[in-house]
Amino acid sequence: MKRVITYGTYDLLHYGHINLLRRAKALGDYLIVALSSDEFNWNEKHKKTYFTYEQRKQLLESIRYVDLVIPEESWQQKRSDIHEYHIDTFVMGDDWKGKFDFLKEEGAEVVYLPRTPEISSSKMKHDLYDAASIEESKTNHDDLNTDPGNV
Ligand code: C2G
Repeated sequence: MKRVITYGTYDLLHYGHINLLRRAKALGDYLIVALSSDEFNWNEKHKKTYFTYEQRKQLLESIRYVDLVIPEESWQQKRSDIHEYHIDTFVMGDDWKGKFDFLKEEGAEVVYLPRTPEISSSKMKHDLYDAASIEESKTNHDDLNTDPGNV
């Protein structure tokens, strides 16, 4: 059985994440996702996630490509994870290209897959914020036009 591992925050789960997980699973038979803990996200990535670790874990566990979700609690755990989980292949999106080549020293194949370019959790947040702002300004404008105090 070929075992694959990948790491990430996976907040506001979207089709770019699914594209990565589908291709990662296709590289083996068993896919482990090391999911960044809330503390790791905040302390190391300065990311405040919308969903908690438990909520993000529940979402990932419902995906057909994912066989096991474990916590990612440090940058350093990758080396030991390779041995603890008997990993054959380490996979990340190519925004991380070259960053984890050292894992070859632990006997793992290292694969960087092309990201899905047009989508990201931060883009989703920005787009939703912009849409909400436009909606609010429209509502305020309409109120000004219908407020009897303005006649
Ligand atoms: N991804 C992708 N396409 C996107 C967005 C993300 O292929 N449009 C991939 C990323 O390259 C990564 C995975 O989906 O492999 C998870 O992305 P993030 O949740 O943003 O993870 P990140 O913050 O990059 O954390 O130790 C490694 C880190 O935990 C990775």
